[in-house]
Amino acid sequence: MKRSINSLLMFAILAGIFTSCNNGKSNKNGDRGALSSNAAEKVYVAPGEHDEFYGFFSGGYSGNLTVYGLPSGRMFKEIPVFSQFPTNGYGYSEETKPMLNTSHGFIPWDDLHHPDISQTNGKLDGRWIFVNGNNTPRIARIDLETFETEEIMEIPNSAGNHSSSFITENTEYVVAGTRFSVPVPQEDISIKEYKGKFKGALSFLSVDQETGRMNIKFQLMMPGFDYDLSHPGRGKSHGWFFFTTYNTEEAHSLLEVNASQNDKDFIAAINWKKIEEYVNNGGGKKMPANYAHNVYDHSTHNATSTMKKEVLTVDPTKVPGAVFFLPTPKSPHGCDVSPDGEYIIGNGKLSADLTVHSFDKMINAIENEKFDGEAYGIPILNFEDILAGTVKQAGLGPLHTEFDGKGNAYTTFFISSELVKWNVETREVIDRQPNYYSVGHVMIPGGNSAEPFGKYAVSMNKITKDRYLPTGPELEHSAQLFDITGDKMELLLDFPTHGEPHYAAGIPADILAPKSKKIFKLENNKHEYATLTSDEARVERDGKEVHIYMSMIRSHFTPDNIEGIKVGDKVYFHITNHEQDFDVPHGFAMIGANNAELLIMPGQTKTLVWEPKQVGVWPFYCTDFCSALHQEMQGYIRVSPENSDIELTW
Ligand code: K7E
Ligand code: RUQ
Ligand code: CUA
Repeated sequence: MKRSINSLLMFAILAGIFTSCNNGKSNKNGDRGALSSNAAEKVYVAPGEHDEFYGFFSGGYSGNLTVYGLPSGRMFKEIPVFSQFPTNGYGYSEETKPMLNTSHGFIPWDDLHHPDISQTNGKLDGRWIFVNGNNTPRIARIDLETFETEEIMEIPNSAGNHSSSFITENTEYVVAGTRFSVPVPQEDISIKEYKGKFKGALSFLSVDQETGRMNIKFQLMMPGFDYDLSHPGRGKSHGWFFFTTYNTEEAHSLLEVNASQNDKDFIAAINWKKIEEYVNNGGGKKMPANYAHNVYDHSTHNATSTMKKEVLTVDPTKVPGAVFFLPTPKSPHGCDVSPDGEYIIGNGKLSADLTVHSFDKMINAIENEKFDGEAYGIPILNFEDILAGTVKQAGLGPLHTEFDGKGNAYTTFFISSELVKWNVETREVIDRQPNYYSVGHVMIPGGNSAEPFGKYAVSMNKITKDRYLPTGPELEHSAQLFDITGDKMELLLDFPTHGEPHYAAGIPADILAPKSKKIFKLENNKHEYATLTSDEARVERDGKEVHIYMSMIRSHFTPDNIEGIKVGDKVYFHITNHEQDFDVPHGFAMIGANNAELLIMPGQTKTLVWEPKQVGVWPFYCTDFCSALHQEMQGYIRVSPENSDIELTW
């Protein structure tokens, strides 16, 4: 135990040295001088021209996903997922509030780390993008036609859904993990009873290929380690999923009995096809569990939240041949699989080397039953038997690896703050480029699929320091774009990100763009409070509830002046946008309403609630500059005392 504390200390000291070393570099402006003269040309997208790739960047603690163009680094959009978003009213409108419902109540925040785009045969297909919520464990699905969050599934029996939301090669499953093992079911026990009592649930959510809807098919109840990251097998290893673990000591305090005393932790190799078969044949045990399943429907423009009551759990020791542990040095973080599915790379974050396991060797060892003991009944394979090789002294603190489809891998090193290119077969380092500063993930469009588009790599850095004009103590994080078409990587561009970017997913624009000019047809609007013609616009009172059925078109509201509202009423504005031209939203804001505006797209209906507290004549207006008469797009509500007998008129 003592020795391990020392090694942690040494690690911290090294970290310090390397950080200050990088600051030194930046002060000399070394990299800026080294930029090749055609870097500007390579990232220049002329006005009116389009970028070659979409980049979807996780917003980390913003809870959102941001959309950038590559190579320009221009930000196009922020897609709210696990947040209330004043810009368009997501999480504020009555229709979208249910999206943020959980078993803990309304939770309008989360920590979003990893986007992953749906695949067919291991290739990006651009149907959906999945993202994880780390804190109150959730997975969301965003539709890539509307760029809207369509579904959020809460994950029960787990905590810290970090090894998520990675998908299998035909989007059969999206997975969730548990970074903090917890008692299952939750119970009031001493934290010191961690060892052997806590569980690490790995969840496999099936995805309906037509609708994209998720369903927790089963939860594999693994030993109480910390499951950090994951990646699917592909090609020959399709049917397997790999999860890195740390704290295999099951220490309840990572400081006192620090978690790094084991020389090796594990990558858990899961044969999900075997478990699927077991479950389809009636295996597994149903367990009570409370979790929310929230779905947004584009025809009713409404989200619903359903509380689920049970989940199917599987004990890994009951399915022989389905789960194995691959010893992997030094608290592996990223777990990455090569495009051909042969190599499984464990990025031991407390090490200088990279461990490359061979899938073929793993299968061989399993077939010959060559095990090196077991943990909680799960066979441990022999390290030497499965090792393809190591990338030696590649850098310090490896985190994540992506591939270019030309036989090269690109690994980020957090401590030595660099991106290192190496040959997957020979494991020789080919090139290294400094990152400014302390890089986390790297992303190559398709770089975690069977078919990477190896033209650009984007590294996402944790520290910005002097890269941009200072903006007070709080700076945005930073991404850096590299041209990776040559032997040497070439830094092209820095751009700030929104929130903390952990991972990102990129896709060629021509796979998405043709589908993206989406208009909701008014005649398809099935919202129960829609006003499909302005003749239907009206106001109805039901006790203290008032429902205003309102329509909007350039540039007026119908109705616009309403009398007969009283203090203590609950007023629902159900507003339908009658425009049917692309990109003509209207906004709606009401003075004193305790929520945001609504941004209503053509053909959509949205609802805002207002509870007037004071008598008077109160205005509302359109917040989106829609025509030369935009400033005239307004109206008034007259609010009378609670006991007044003024009639409703409009
Ligand atoms: Cu390394 Cu959450 Cu993928 Cu951040 S994680 S960097
Ligand atoms: S108004 S264009 Cu306040 Cu000039 Cu906005
Ligand atoms: Cu409608 Cu401004």
